Amino acid sequence: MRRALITGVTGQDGYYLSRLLHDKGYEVFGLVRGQSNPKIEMIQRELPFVRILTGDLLDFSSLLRALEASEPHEVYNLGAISYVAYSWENAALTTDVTAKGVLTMLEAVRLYGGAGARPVRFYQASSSEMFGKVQEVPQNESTLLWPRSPYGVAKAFGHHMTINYRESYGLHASSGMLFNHESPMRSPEFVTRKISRAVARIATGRQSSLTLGNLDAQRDWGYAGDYVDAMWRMLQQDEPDDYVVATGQTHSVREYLDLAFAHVGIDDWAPLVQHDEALLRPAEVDQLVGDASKARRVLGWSPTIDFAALVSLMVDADLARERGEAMTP
Ligand code: GDR
Repeated sequence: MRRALITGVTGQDGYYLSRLLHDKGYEVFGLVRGQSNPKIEMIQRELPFVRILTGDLLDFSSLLRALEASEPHEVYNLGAISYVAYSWENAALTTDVTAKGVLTMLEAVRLYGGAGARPVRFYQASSSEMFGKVQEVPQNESTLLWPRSPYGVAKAFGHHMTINYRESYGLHASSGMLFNHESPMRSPEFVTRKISRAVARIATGRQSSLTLGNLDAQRDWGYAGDYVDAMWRMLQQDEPDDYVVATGQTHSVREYLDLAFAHVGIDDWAPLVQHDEALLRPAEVDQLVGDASKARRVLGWSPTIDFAALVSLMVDADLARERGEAMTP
């Protein structure tokens, strides 16, 4: 039986990846931080097949213990402080976890694997946020990285360190340069879910307005369920490599609002949306749009859900939640 260890299993991608690997017959281990982490209960409820191990990306010996306990064939390093806006307020902690945590995990995998005795394939969750001040449109695997947030800088470190472990030690280490990917499992601090949740609450009379920052920011938004499949495909290749994963379409926050409100029959949302300067970022990433042609060609990967379908899916899920009905992620 194949075994996989996932860090960041309590997040959106951990949810979808655990299910995908379980469906493929893997034994899935999830690394969870802290003994009384309230998210453990969520995992036990939603993903009962996941075997929980405790550990922390800041703690080398806990990672080595998790590797010894799970004896994985594949490690998916999804754990990070992942909220970009938070990274300015907590730059040092973001650097410790999101940058140095990658090195700690790579080193644990290298030492655990020995001289090829226990080969482990490694996936690093890299991010389109590394492109920052974009140098070309669309962005591909060779586009110059110019990160514009402490989070983006930390992710760029993890990306380059993953490449270095591949080149220095021959580790089967791949980096997925994933553009924004969303779902009903997204936590509500991210803009898509913040909007879908608010729209559902406004439509059901539980909220009167919504406060946002920059409505002109543009992102390449895909569906998280599609993107975890790309992660898995990367680790099935004979050779490790880096891949951009994206839809190739870019949309503004404003367009997301148009579709989300229209989905509940509201055409003029302007009176319902307030602006708060405090939600603007010290530096913004303006036009992210990814060129995933390498992933299409080599991995045979393509997205199945487009922007309009994604918005509908997210609003429908939040409507179901607000009405106390079962929700399909
Ligand atoms: P992002 O996602 O920073 O791209 O990173 P987020 O949803 O937080 O922001 C997207 C854009 O929306 C604008 N925006 C707001 N954002 C939030 N969160 N809240 C608001 O009220 C708001 N108003 C406008 C932002 O300015 C921004 O331009 C996500 C994360 O998942 C990262 O971890 C991941 O690496 C990248 O996607 C790819």
